[in-house]
Amino acid sequence: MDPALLFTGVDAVLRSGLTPFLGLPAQAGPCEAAGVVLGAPFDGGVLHRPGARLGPWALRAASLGLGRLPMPLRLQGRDELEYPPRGYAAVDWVDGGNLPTRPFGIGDALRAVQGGCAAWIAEGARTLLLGGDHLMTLGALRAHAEAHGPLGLLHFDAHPDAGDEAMAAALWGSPVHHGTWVRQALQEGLLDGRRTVQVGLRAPRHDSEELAFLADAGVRMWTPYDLRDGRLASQLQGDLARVGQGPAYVSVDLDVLDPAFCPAVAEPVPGGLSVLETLQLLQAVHRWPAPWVGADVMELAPPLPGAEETARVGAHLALHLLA
Ligand SMILES: [Mn+2]
Repeated sequence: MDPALLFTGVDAVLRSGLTPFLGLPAQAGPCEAAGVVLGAPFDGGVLHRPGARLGPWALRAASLGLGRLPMPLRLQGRDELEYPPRGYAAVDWVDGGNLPTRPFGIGDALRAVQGGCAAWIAEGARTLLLGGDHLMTLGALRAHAEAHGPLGLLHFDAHPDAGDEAMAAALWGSPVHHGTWVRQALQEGLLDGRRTVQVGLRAPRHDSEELAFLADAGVRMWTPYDLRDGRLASQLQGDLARVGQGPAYVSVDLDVLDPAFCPAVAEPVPGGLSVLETLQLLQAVHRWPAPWVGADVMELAPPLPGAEETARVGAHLALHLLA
């Protein structure tokens, strides 16, 4: 084992008092690894309810003591597709700590995320980002698209996050914020629009242009009502499968879940998904021909009420992504 690895295992975590995600070996700098967990402690892109800059610490704390091998979704019956395991979760993964996003500059923070991810990607690592606000996903997408070309995106969110940059600049003084990164990524050519799928959309809109923009880009969009419509089941599975027909990224905004499960997010929206629904949808990534290259769990804001429950859900979703 690399002597740079500081510690690993439940016992070492308890003794050290440090909490790397899922007790993975902590690693201070880029090294050869199957994958790396990286915190992005920035929330300067949040419009109304900040706090996500503290998300990485809370997600790590919520993962304390969790087993790394998720329970299969089903132990009865013969539907093996319900949970096709790739092997022991997070084998050969490390926790690379937090990326040096400083709190006052969006451009600097995006460069820190992009550069930090790129350094690990160069070592052959997949990345799992712990947010941080959702704008930080743009930095990770820039790094992965640079390495892999245009990406498929499976995006769990109550919001389409495709706000117009001119509108953002006029209203907020910045062309990008946590509700614009999908449009930015499409315009920069980081995403393959025909392999981009959004699930859980339900937030009230300020205008209808955003959805038209996404539809024109070939993005498939699913509301909670659509997801629960049995007549659309095969269409849904087709969309989820198409994302993975090439290098793909999975982005989870915890506000995709109903506020009953995840209240401590910047923009909670009633009428969201349950934990079980979300876990079931996430299984699609394990049916892709190749593992996702990058993923993230974003928008947990620990200072807001319900943070511990929200973080616990986030840690479980991340674990099921790693499997
Ligand atoms: Mn979002």
